[in-house]
Formats: sequence, C-alpha cells, structure tokens
Amino acid sequence: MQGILRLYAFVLIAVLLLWSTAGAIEKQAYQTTSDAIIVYNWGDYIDPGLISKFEEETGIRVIYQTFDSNEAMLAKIAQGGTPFDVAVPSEYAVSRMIAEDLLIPLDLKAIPNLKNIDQRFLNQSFDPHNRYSIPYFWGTVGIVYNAHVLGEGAIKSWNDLWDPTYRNSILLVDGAREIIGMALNSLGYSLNDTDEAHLLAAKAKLDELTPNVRAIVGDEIKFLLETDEATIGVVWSGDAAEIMSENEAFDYVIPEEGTNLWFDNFVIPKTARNIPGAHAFINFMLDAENAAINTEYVGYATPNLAAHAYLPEDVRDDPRFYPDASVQEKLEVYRDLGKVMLGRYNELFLEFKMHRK
Ligand code: N2P
Repeated sequence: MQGILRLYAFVLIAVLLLWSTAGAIEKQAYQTTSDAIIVYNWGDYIDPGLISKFEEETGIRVIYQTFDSNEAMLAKIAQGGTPFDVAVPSEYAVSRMIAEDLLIPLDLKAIPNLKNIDQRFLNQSFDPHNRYSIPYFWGTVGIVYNAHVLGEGAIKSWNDLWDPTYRNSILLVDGAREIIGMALNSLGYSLNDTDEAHLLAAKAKLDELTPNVRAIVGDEIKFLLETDEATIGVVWSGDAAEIMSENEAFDYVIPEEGTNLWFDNFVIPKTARNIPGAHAFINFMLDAENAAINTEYVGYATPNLAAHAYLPEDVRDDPRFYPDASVQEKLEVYRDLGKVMLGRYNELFLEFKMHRK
C-alpha cells in the first residue's frame, strides 16, 4: 500500500512539475511582447497579406492563432495560458466575456477608423456604446447546396435536410449553438430556447438526421464542398460565398424557418500585454481600403460602410450575403444563455456527435 501511495505521489509531482514548466516556457515565449501582438481569430478569417502590411507599417510583429468555435475560444481565454492581445468573439460570446470579466474597456480615441463602421452595427444590445467590442464581420448560418446535382431551388428550409434521398450528403459546421440552433429552428422553436423538453426534442431530431450526415467538420468544409465531396453544407454565409466563387454549381439559402444572424467583433482580453498594439491593429483593420481587401478575401459581409466604395457592386448588393432589414427581422441573434445553459448545449451537441459513431 505504502508503495502504491509513493508511486501516486511521484506521478503527481512529476505531472505538476511538467505542467508548471510548460506554463513557464509558454510565458517566456511571449515575454517580448512590446514589439508584438498575439491575435486570436477564427480560422480563414483574414487576408494574410494584411498581417504583413500591418507588420511593415507599424513594426509590430503579429503572432496569429486560430479557433473554430466560440466555445473553444471562450475556454482558452478563460483558462488564461496565452496572453492574447486581440480576440474575435461573436456577440453572445462578447456578453459572456464581459460577464466573466475577461475584457478590458477599449480606448475609442485610439480607434479613429471607427467612423467607417455603419451606425446600425454600433451600440448593439450585447455591448451598448461599444465599450468592449468593435464590429468585424457579420452574417448568417444557412445551407449551401449543389444546385446542378439537386436541382435549382431544391432546398429552401431546414426541414428539407431530413429528406431520405440526401443520405450521407450533408456536412455540418462543428459548432454547438449553430447545430442545436438549426434543430430548434426546424421544430419551430427559438434558437435561444432553454426549455429542457425542447432541447431534448432538438437532440432527438438531430439524431434522426444522422443517416444524412456525412461529417461534422471545421474550416475544411469549404474545400470538401468545392471539390464535390458532398452536395450539401450547413455553413456560415461567408464560407458559402467562398465555396460559390470556387464552384459555381453551389447556391446559398437562408432557411425559411429562420436562422441565426451573427456579428463577430474585435475585443481586447484582460490577458493583453500590448494594449497600444492591440488598438493599432483594430484601427488598421477598420481602415476602409484594408477592410475592403479583407472582405474580398474572406467573403463575409463587412459592417464597414466606407469600405463599400472599394467593393464590386455584385459583392455588396447580393441579398444572400447582405440580407436586407426585412429578412434580418425574421432572424435571431444568439443570446448569452449563461454558463450553465451553454454547457447544456455543448453536452447535447457532443452526445449527437457520439451517437454518429
Ligand atoms: C470563418 C468563421 C466565421 C465565423 N471561418 C462565424 N462566426
């Protein structure tokens, strides 16, 4: 027994030592941050040319890391290991980060290019007066489908996805709010629903979709659809725009039952070591020409009104990607449902993913 206890103690000490050394190494690697910033953004969500341009113009080096869901980003920032200077949460994640005291208030005087942002994207309910966040891109969650194979207009609603003829045809984006939200909407419920019976019904409905689901994937969803590996994808609007520019067989639809309207935003986490650098980066990205270059590259809708002058008309006038106010009214923005309910969504989504195996 003594021997076993000693072994346990030894393993515990070894693990603790490894853990603290890894932490120290990580911290040391980021010690020289007065000439650098660490940016934490969604994958495929910036023109890399702009990072080099920022580095050349300011002499500030950009250390760039990516995530593929708000949930993954929230967990990493809350854990605090990496001293991120800039992050890009969606609106409900901004609320969560404010509630958890993870953000610093912005110095709006250091972001004069804020004037370029369309007023209607400012001062939103998740962050009145833009105390903590500045709009980056916005869009919807919807369905991109191969109209050449399935037929023009073949898909109009979430419920169309359950058609048994689409066996093994659908790729889903790997996000808990997105996919549970889709199932809730398909049942006529709000994608902010917190009623346990409705959530269980949504999970059961998702399980019924399983035979049609080919895979649940991250940013590779674009490549897989562009190269005809699947005929249907549940994606964010800008990813659809990118797929459609590479493969003209695809079309994008905002499902008729309604869907999510989202807003992604720059924030400065409390972990920041280079606060002036973080402001300089945000201001640089808000410059009209830079925002236009970025918009053309990533394919998402920009809230930067001044950038519109530099964008081709067909980009900024496409109602699939810039839905007008009447369409937007029918869509829902994710609300921050609190830590416990977000955990419940994550749990149900995980169960759905396991059920597939
Ligand atoms: C881009 C991610 C889009 C973010 N790959 C949707 N909020």
